[in-house]
Amino acid sequence: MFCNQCEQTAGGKACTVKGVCGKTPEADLLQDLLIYNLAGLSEAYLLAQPKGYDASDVDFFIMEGMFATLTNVNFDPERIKAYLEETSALTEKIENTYQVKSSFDKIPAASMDELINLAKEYEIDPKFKEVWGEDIFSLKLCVLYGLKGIAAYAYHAHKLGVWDQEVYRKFKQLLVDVYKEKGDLEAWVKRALEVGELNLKVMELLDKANTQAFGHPVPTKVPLGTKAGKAILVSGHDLEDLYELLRQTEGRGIYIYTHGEMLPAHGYPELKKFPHLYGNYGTAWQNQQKEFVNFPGPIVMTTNCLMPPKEEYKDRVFTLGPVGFSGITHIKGKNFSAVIEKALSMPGFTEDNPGKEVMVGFARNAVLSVADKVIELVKAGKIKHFFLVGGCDGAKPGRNYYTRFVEIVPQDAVILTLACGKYRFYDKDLGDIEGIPRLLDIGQCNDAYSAIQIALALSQAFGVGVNELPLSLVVSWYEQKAVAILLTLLYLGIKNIFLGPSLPAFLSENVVSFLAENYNIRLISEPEKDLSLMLKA
Ligand code: FSO
Ligand code: SF4
Repeated sequence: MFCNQCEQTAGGKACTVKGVCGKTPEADLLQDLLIYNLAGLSEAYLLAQPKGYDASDVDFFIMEGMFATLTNVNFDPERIKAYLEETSALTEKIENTYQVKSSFDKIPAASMDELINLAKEYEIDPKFKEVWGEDIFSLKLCVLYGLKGIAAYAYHAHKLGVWDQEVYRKFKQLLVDVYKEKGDLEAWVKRALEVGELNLKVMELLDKANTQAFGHPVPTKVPLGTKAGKAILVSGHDLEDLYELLRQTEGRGIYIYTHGEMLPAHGYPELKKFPHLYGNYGTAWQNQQKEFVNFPGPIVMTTNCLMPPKEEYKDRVFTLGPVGFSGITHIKGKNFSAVIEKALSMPGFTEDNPGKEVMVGFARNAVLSVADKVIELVKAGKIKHFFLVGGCDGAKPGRNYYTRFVEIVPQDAVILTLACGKYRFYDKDLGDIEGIPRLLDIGQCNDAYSAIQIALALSQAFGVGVNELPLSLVVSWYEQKAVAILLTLLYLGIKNIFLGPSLPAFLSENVVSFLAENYNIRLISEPEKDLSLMLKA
């Protein structure tokens, strides 16, 4: 196996024996074969399109299939095999109906062992460095991983009825190009930026889908303690899944707790209206094996980040959509009765255990509604700097950087945060500046769209470019959605990003130099040193 798509990759280079995330070589090989097969399906689709073919359900299937290959999503070879078989069947159907022929090899129906053997031929691994050159290999991986991130966001938006055929067309073309186009460096840099542009569009679609369905987030206090009663824990990013679960548990005497990236859900009016959406349990994804053990109810994983479940709680984990793990119950469709039965059969929390509270809900609408006040405070010198400290969390000790960084930020600065990286400091009381909280939680990783809108609004208000604003970006990355967001920031021409805790292993030396020269991206060092650089800039 060869996988270097996430930040925790083995030795900072690649997982080649077993995934640090727990992915087996078999699952990894099948995932790579699935991507190849999805690229074949994409090509057949693109060839049939001028003949009138248009099938948004197939686009949705492609998004879900790609999503299944992200870090910490699907570890189950049987489920990946099923995606593979459906991909082949869809390709054949398009080819026969529209008399087109994809140039990708056909992946035959075969046993698990045969498929795993076959997959070795289709893996994108370092052998291609000789064929493509090291830098093109690196940029192709950038494009592929960015596309995976886009697929996740497009999947959520599509479930809520929002998609764009042109976005899907470009997505499929870029996926085909990864396998079929050699191109030169310039062409691949251009493609990487196109991925960033496409991701911006998809994040906009998702923002529209979420706010249309659930309203604009409003500042909301979320309890971190627990309440006596039956309980269900929901993790991941999919708001629609949470909504369905809330609907189906209404009046059943069960409290719903969010976990990980589901925390910002509490700010959405159409979700918070359910009185049994109680609070948030646990912290960032990498602590789940410790924290899930003590949760006295079922746990629903709507998306990443799933870690291999421990025996102690394995029987009460349920997966949805693209998520999968051998031996874990997968819920097809929207029927949560198995989860509800499990919750009712378990003790739940036996007593109230009040804890701290945190604030969520500072997405673009809430922040921009106080924009005049913020601008006034900046002009009066009461707010001197903005920091966006966000991104994904992970298990490495180097990630303490982000906690320390937030601790030493000067009192006249406001910190915007998003995604699961905020768990490093989300419960710190940083006070306010004349009523504007100093710590504003914009939301999940996909709400980077909101952060971008806030930055653009500030740059308009002050009549300067985003790079000239007193705004510093301190970004932590972990998996492929972060790759897509980073490419979006580059597409927007945003410079001076401090990236950590390490640089992506899939970037070649030349690509790293290119990023440093053109975008002044740098690796985080010491919080004190970086902060003084940011304040001087
Ligand atoms: Fe985190 Fe996981 Fe949201 Fe990621 S829970 S790490 S970038 O899946 O998507 O921030
Ligand atoms: Fe390794 Fe990350 Fe790939 Fe898992 S997803 S196999 S940890 S590089």
